[in-house]
Amino acid sequence: FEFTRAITRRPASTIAQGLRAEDTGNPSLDSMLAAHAAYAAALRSTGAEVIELEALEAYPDAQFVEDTALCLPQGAILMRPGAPSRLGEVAEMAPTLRACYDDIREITGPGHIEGGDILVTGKEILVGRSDRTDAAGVAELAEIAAEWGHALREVFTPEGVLHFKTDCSLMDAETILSTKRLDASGCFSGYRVLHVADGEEAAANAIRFNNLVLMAGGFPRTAEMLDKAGYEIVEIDNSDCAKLDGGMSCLSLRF
Ligand code: CIR
Repeated sequence: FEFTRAITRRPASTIAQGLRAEDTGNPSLDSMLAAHAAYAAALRSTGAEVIELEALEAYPDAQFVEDTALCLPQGAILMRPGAPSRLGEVAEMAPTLRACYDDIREITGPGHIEGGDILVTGKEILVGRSDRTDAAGVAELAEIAAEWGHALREVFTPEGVLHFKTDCSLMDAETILSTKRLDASGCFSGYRVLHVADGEEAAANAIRFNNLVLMAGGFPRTAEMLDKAGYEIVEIDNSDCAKLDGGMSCLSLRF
């Protein structure tokens, strides 16, 4: 959770065409841009450099940069999104990562895997199979991870949940913030697990970034619990991104 850089991408004017499981109305570009600026400012306030990429009008989900790559200390791995409309986002991200890393690998397929399904903890890489991430995609990542000396464990994303990290996030090397429904699968045994409050499941997609925890606004009981646990919380308005099933982790690549 200690990072010197993050990559974000400005939301495009085409966001209303972004993917969503359930239609709860279209997001507003203006308020999404304001929230996005607040998000980048919070990352920068920790001393990190934030590389802010231009909007991509052809890719309405491209602000969710996390899904396009996995950044590890040894190098970056370009993902292969399971959503066909998002496949092309990877090539748009690649040049920026090539400028930051010497070693760039690529998931070449036929499998699929999205960064939102991958949680890197202090001791291993957890990957949740989901509608976007399949066994072949996980297997291809596992080979690269092994070469770089990382243990990788395959777990499951709860039914009806977009990504593994929709329901969990890393708070520190051994502490996970999780929904009860995901923790019930037993995948976090050996970790300290903090549960989001009942009815505040969407608070589970947070990020620990240096000294801060960025979390979506509007989840007061979870915010209070994290505050009492000693974390420094910054709340970001996620109401527009939430309409596209997006949250705090999706909006950046961190390394
Ligand atoms: C999608 O369905 O792909 C986007 N609307 C949301 C992606 C959110 N990304 C993430 O959780 N890592």
